[in-house]
Amino acid sequence: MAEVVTRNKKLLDWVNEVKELCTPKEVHWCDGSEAEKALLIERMLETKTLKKLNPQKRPDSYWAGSDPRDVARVEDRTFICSERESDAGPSNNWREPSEMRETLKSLFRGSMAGRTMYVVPFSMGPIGSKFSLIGIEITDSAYVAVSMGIMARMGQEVLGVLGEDGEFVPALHSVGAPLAEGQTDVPWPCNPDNRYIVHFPETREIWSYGSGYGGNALLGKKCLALRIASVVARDEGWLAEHMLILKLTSPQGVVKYVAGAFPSACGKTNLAMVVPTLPGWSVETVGDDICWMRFGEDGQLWAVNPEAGFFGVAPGTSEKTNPNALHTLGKETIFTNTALTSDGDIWWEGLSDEPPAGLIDWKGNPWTKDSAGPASHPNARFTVSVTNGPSIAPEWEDPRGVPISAILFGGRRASLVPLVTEARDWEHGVFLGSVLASETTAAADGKVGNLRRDPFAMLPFCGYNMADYFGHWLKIGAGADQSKLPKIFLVNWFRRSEQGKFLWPGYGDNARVLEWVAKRVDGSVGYQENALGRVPEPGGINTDGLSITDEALEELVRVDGELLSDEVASIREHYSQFGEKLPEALAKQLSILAEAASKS
Ligand code: SAT
Ligand code: MN
Repeated sequence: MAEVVTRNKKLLDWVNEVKELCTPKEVHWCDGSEAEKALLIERMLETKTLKKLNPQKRPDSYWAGSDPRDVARVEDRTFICSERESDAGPSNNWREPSEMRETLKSLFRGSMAGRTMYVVPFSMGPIGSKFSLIGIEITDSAYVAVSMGIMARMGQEVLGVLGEDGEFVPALHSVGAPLAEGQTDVPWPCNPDNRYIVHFPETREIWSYGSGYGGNALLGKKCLALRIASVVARDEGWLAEHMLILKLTSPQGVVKYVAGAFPSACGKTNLAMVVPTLPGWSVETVGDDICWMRFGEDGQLWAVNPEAGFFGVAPGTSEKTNPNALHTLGKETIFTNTALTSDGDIWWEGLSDEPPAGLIDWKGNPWTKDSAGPASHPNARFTVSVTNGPSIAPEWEDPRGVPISAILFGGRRASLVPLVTEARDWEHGVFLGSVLASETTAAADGKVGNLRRDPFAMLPFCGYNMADYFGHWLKIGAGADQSKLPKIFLVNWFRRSEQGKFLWPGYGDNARVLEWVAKRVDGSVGYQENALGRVPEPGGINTDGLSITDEALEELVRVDGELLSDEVASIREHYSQFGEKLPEALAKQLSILAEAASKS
């Protein structure tokens, strides 16, 4: 492995400081090479953190089983430590920064004893692009170092770009499980009783303690590319969003780029990789989770995917729901908390109708259909490079990004919300985003069928006061050439009939909605107006080859007056948490809706 060097004084000083605080047994600067990845994997095979999968079935792929207490992001242990509490806002946990620093320092003191401290330089966005943000994650987890190498551009090249005086976001991570002299390690070290996922937005720092899982530990993703980046974006006049980016091509070869925000369990990754049922149409993926948008010199909003990998939910992924994802996972993938088959492959609920015989569940125990609980954890994940996927758009790493024509906000709503609704203008679109809501499913915490407001799908990811964030969106629109702004749409694939049946087939047929969106962008199809916005006219959605009744189509765009009144009351309650900070434009949008509800 090459000797890694940097002359960045701030970085060298910080690494020394952390080394003194955390007292690791050694320091390893990650160069991002294949040889290094092989070495770290070797170490993880030794500690049983990883199991190698059957290379005949799934070449260069590994399975990890986490500590059962460390299986997901921990929102109640996630903190925004701004100087003023009001800058964190009602949707974030806040702690006074200097107090939190003291707490963290005492936790990190000696926390890496007996472990290797990895210094992981990474770039969110293409290396060297002026729009990218550089982070340095210091971690005592080889699993995190290897995963960061998949999820971001990682290694020596990043240090080259950083140079002697480049800026970076310091991101310190420890699993919080120091090893005493001679103590053997466990496969998944963590400290579930002492977890802290902490952000200091003013000084742009991240500190994460006690968890080795996903967004808690891979600090480039939600912590940097969303929570910290949202603050940077506010200060610099751009948007850091929890959105997919897809490339839609019509049979005539006309390309439109679409961004979309969806709360969890709404099929965001599936949509980013969707295979259209409409002949001649294609969808390619630019990103499946995070989208940074800036105005180009042409006045349009241009989007980049700052990530380099997919960290997706495995259960439910199948030939039917997401064939592109399945093909992406054919090799070079790390699976975490899926079940294992007797022939050394992986399995999860939904992969096949019948579970194969001889399964080992995600906790490592033999599993049959009679066992309590699922074979695979509902939040089991795959970690894989985006370049593995058949659906990746060739321009996915163009440093300029791609010009966005439409923004979708989607939720899971059994009633009220139409299949697709176009916002009347940007301000109305921001209103729709600010009240975005989804019904919780069995896979998520909370009661099934409960409505959770998740504005812009950013509730757990906005690094500052959500009301100020709404204001920032309004400001972005107000300062722009209106004719060049993306059109904003609210979509809902999950509307049900009174008998409880899904009215819309979903999956590949969602491309029919994308077609309507593209036509609305061009102005080549009309609309009808209702209380929520602009919906398709009868015959507006292309249903060629689809067996769906006219009544179902009508029902799919109908807005029920009584339900709308309930919705207005629920939005009022949602807005009340923001008090005086709620932008006036949104209060005005709500009164327009209330007025329409009272008439319908
Ligand atoms: O664990 S992550 O935050 O990376 C994924 C998610 O919860 O959406
Ligand atoms: Mn996400």
